[in-house]
Amino acid sequence: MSHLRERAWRPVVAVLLLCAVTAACAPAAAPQQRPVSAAATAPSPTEDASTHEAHEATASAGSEQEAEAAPVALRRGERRTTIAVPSAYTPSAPNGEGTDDYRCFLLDPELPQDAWLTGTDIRPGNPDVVHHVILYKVDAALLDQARAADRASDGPGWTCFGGMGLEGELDKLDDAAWLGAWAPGGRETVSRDGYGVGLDTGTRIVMQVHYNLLAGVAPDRSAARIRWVPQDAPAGSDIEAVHTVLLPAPVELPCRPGRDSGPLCSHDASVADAKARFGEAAGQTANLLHLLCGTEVTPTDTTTCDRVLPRDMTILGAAGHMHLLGRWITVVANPGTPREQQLLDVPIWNFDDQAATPIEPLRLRAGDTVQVTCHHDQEMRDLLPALQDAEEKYVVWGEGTTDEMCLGILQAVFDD
Ligand SMILES: [Cu+2]
Repeated sequence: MSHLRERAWRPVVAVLLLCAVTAACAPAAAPQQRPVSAAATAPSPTEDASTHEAHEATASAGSEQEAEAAPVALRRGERRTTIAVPSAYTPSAPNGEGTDDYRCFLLDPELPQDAWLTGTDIRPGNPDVVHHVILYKVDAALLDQARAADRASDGPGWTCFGGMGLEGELDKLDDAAWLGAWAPGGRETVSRDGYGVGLDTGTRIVMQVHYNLLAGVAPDRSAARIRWVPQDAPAGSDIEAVHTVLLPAPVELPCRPGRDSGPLCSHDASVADAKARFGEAAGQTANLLHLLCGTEVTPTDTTTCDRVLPRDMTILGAAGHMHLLGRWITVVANPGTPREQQLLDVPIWNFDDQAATPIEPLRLRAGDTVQVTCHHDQEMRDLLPALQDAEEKYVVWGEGTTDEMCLGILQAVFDD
């Protein structure tokens, strides 16, 4: 893909990656996240590994929340910091259309030095209305813009369909700014030993929260606990940087025969509807994906995208992301060649389990192809209570609960 095309592509990363820095998901601390009170999620002083156990013993005594989601013990050199949305936010449809609100909040982890992020524990304040949460790192080039967006909006945060809602935030998919994510069933995620995501001192974090308005409009104040290791500490010198590579593919799922007379049963009508709900830029993504993938708008239940890797890298883990109509997803390296290798195979998609799968580290070279393929199925509409009242439509890539995505996610260590 040319640099120009990469620029034209205004990406999309409403994605759920539960084992953010890959491989070793923390042991299940609780079957489900539970509401956490504002007091429990308020920013607290940074802990370090030596004080951690005493603190935990105190905090967990008689506290239902702590008992439900006890944190995983800190590893060598790790510290834990809590970041939280400054005040409660009550979601609403930003364009007056649709049933989804994406809100971004600018948070300061107050890192005193360069750090490796080695885990995230995202705590939705009100899980009834929070559909997913994604954490992004904000580098210095975007910070002024993020502050301006925050100031220009009433209440905490700003509207941010398709990422952080900032210009030039993600001109590339090959090294995305993701730090971690939460979706229903999510729990603390911890990096594989020896790996982390680099954060410079002064780095801010954007927390993107997707509110599903079908579930109501109650106020929310979400938070996250991050674990990190100072880069110049002895433990920090043993850590290698992990990056996120995103592999999106278009979605062009037609209405079923006999149910195709609705007003949204065409590609054009469905894209226009997405623009009305999410704005011109995010709504245009369904079409831009064809530019990225070199594909055409053709109704089908199975879509695919080939991407050529721009650099040498070692893949450590893979995850997939679709919404409620997804049935299966695969990611394959170098398909149709002697070096073909499956990176991800989810034969039965479960929206409530989007955890990454660790893989035997696989070295890929610049010029190698990675291919994501997704299968979606309109029949799922008849089976899922969440879509019971949603009218059948031609489904394209979009940010909403009733839209779809097809996304492969790779965790990689770069050679350069
Ligand atoms: Cu999505």
